[in-house]
Amino acid sequence: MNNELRKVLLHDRFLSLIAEKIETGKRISISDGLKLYESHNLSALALLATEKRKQINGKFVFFNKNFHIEPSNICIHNCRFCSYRRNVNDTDSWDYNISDMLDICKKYYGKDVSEVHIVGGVHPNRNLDFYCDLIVEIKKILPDIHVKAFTAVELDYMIGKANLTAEAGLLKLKEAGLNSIPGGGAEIFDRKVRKQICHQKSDANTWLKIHKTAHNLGIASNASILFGHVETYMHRLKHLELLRNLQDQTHGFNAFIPLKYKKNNNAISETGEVNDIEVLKNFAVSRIFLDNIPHIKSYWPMLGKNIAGFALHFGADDMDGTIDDSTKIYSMAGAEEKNPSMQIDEMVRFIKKTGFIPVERDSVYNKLNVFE
Ligand code: V47
Ligand code: SF4
Repeated sequence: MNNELRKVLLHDRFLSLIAEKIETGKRISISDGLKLYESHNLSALALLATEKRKQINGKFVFFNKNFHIEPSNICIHNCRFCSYRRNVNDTDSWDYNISDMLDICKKYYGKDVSEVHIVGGVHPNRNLDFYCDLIVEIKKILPDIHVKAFTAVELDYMIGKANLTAEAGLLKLKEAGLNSIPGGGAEIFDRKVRKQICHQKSDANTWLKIHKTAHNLGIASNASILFGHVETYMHRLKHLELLRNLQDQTHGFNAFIPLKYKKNNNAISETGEVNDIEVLKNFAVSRIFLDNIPHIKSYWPMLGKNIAGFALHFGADDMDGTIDDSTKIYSMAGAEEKNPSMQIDEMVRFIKKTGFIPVERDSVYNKLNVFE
């Protein structure tokens, strides 16, 4: 334990016990997690989470060069927190065909990008073949690009519609060139909360089964939580526990992304948003609890650069990517960054200013460039 941490914890038996668990590599329990959430000692939470992140990631903060494609905002579901989905006939819906999406990719031909992140609504008229063709065509234009695509909820729909098992559907996508799966669609796993905020959506078991099947096929994935709406601390901890248990079995999750609920233009706006202290606490508890998921992502387009930087001192070690102003999902919900884009030198300067070592990574966290 470092001296700074020792001093802060001197008079708090519970926090000293957590420090000892971290130091000796013991897991924290759900009741430990609950006490951490209820603690007002923010500096201790920062130091404890930093101790854990140091064990796993040293002083490195990772990022990559990426862009997003959001194929459509037309969606069969109607999640109450979603500011983005539209019906087919809405004037502000969009619906790209393959050629539209290839036009986006052509802008990156010969440019230095390593990943495309593809997430959209669950479109009623698209199917597995459409998405397989999309990936095949993208790789003809950008042969070296890593395709991280489709939340488990989108996958559940397209694979179900094709009458395939999760395994057969994912294998087909893998053969088409799918490299990994993003973390969305998890929200809060609790059945009652799901009923309140996204009652039509694939349930927790389905989400977990798709990720488990992907991991068993060698397809890595991320996981997320949508927090700060109607859920309690216990709901968050049970969510983390399900992820920790699955990761023990498969080791297939690369990163965990805490997504703060943003309240603009959706059906539960009156819930309001949690404050920044709550966001930072959630990073710290996630880092300490999820001792087996290597990376915690500070998703700056959603959090805004300021809080994303603070989160690096509360256990986060990954800034996602440069984005190139290619995502609308979060700005439609009121996210701080209206046109998210960071050049490499800005990202490197930003991370250095927080006191960490910037590392450009590939999508599976191999170090490509360390900016010492
Ligand atoms: O599941 C929707 C969230 C997620 C709102 O894997 C909202 O690297 C806040 O998959 N307020 C999709 N969040 C995003 C996603 C993702 C994002 C960043 C990185 C990665 C990764 C994956 O967006 C949804 C939902 O939880 N979301 N509406 C809202 N109003
Ligand atoms: Fe559809 Fe996703 Fe929005 Fe839910 S969060 S309504 S599944 S686009």
